[in-house]
Amino acid sequence: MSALTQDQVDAFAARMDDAQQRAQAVPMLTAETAFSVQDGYRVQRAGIALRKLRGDDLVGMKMGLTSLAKMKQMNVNDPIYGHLTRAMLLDDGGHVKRSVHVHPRVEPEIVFLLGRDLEGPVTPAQALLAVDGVCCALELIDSRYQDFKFTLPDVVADNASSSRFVLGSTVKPRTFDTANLGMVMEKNGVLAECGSSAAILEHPARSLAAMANQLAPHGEKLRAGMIFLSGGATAAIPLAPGDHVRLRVEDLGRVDLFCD
Ligand code: OOG
Ligand code: MG
Repeated sequence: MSALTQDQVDAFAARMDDAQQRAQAVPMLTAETAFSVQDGYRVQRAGIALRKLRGDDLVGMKMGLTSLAKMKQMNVNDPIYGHLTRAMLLDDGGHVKRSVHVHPRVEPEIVFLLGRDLEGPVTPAQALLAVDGVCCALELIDSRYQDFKFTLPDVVADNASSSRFVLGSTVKPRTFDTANLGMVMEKNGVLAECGSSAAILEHPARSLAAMANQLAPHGEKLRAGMIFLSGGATAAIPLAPGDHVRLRVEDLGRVDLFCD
């Protein structure tokens, strides 16, 4: 498999960007041309550059497929990362439109708010020293691929299915222990998924360190002020018009999302 040319990277990024803007699913890119995970990240970065050209900017990063539940649901076994932009950030209790999505799903997350730059290589303990606060979040993912099915390079090229995220309003300091927090996600008042933050690579701090360590070879780092989503602790649940999803996390309060 040879590396994608820059023209191929740009064309794939434009196709995924268009699919996202029109909420139209497309066939997997690898069905047309096989490419590596590394090239998937080239497509992802080119896609973020297109959003920046439209005036959007980077506010954070996320890891995905960091829990067994997520890996099993998506049939992909390696953690990946994606970029979070300002346009993806919703207010707590905010509303999203079903019509601007292909097939939205929601998942429960633990979030680190960075007070300092964080550059890999680091251990989880060192990574925590860059954290200023901890909160919970709901992430709305929306694969731009048909039937929400993809290979690892495809989902990387699609910015790890990122669409929107909403942060809880309870913020705890760095010293707050995230190792094993109960997490309960309800849809329309009924339990949908529950689990523990321990499902996230055994400790969400490991996801933060993995993020910094994956950026380092690119000469990139997490920056002070960034928001970091450590990955869904349970499987993601589908979202339909009229749905109200609430996440409650032990000692981190709750966060709500509504679908119109
Ligand atoms: C990929 C995105 C995964 C997570 O938290 O695991 C993700 C997907 O499931 O479509 O954001
Ligand atoms: Mg996620």
